Amino acid sequence: MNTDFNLNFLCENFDFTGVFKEFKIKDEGHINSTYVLIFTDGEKDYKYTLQKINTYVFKNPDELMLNIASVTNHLKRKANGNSERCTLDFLKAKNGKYFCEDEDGNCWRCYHYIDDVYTCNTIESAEVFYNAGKSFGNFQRLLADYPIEDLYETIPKFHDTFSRFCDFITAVQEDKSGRADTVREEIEFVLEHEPDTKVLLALLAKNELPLRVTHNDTKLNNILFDNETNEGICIIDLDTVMPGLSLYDFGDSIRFGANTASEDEKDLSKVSLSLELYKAYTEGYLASAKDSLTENEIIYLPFSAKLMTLECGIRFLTDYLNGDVYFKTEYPEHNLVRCRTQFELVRDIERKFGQMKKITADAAK
Ligand code: GN1
Ligand code: MG
Repeated sequence: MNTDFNLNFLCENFDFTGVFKEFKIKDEGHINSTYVLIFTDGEKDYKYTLQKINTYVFKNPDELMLNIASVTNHLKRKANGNSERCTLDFLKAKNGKYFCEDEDGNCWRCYHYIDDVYTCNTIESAEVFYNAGKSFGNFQRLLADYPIEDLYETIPKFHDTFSRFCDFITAVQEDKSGRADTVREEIEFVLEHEPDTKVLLALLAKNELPLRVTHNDTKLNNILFDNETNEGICIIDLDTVMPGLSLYDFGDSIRFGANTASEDEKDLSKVSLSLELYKAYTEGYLASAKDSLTENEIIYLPFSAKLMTLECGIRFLTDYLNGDVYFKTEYPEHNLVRCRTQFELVRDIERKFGQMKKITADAAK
C-alpha cells in the first residue's frame, strides 16, 4: 500500500464497522491529505473519510477539533432529526477526542462518508452555482446564533488582508527562495493594491461591519451536492470556521467559482469573471442570507470578490517567495501560476466592477 497511514493503528483507535476492503485517495485540497476507507461486513459497505491534519498549518489540533465538533453539533441540532447528510459526523477516537496522534506525530481524524453526492471544481451550470450561493448563505444563517466567543481562532488573522500584505513584504525582503527578481511585475501589482487590503478591516474597526461565525474557505469544492436534486446539502472543510466577516465567505466563493478558468490555469486569456455566474451566486446567496445581513454587508459584496481574489494571489506569491512551504504544489512554478490567475481575475473584476454593483443592487431588491 502506497500511503502514509497505518491501517492497524487506525483500526486500534477508531471503531470502524466491518473489515477493511479498500481505500481511495482524494486529491483535492491544498492542505490536508484525504482518503476514503471502505470496510465491509460481507453484505454492506461502510465508508469513512480519513484525513491527516496538516499540523504545519493547524498548529493546535485539539482546538481545531473542538471547534469542529461543536459547530457540527450546532448544525445537527438545527437539522431537527434530519442530520445525517447535513453536516459532517466525526468518529470519536479511543482517547475520547475527535482525532488521534500516531507515533510519528501525525494527527488523524475520520468522519462518516456521505454518499450519493458530488463535488465540483468548475461550474457547469448557473443553477448549480445558484445552489452553491444558497448553501453558503444557509450555512451562515444557521450559525448566526452560535456563540462566537466559544470558537478558537484556528489560524490567527486568517483573512486579515493587511496582515497578509505585511507577510508578503517580509517574504520579498527575505527572499528565501531567491525568486524575487523573477516576479517583479507581480510584486509591483501587490504594492499598487495595498490600499484595498485595509478597506474591510477599517469598517470592522468602526463597527460598520459585524463579526460573525464564518467558514472562511468557501471554495466551490467544499460543498457536497445531492446527486438527484443538485442542491448543496452539506458544507465540508470546517477547519477554518472562526469569527470573520460574511464578506470573506462571499468573496472567496466568487473568486473560485465565478472564474471562467481554474485556479491554476496557465493560459491567462482563459481567466475572467463570469457575470452570469456572479449573478447566479449573488441571487442564491441573498435568497437565503439577505434577511440576516446588514446594508454594508450587501453593498461591499462586489468589493469582497476583488479583495479575496487579491488576498489569495498575495498568499500564493508569498508562498512562492518562501519556497513553497504552505500550499501543496505539483511542480515548481505552481504557486506562481496560481498567483497569476488570481491577479488576472482581479484585473477583470476591476473592469467589470460597475456591472457587478448593478447586479448586486438588483438582486438585493
Ligand atoms: C486552501 O485546503 P483548501 O484547498 O480547501 C486554503 C484556502 C485557500 C485555498 C486556495 C487552510 O484551501 O485558504 O483559499 O487553499 N486553506 C487554508 O485554493 O489555508
Ligand atoms: Mg478546502
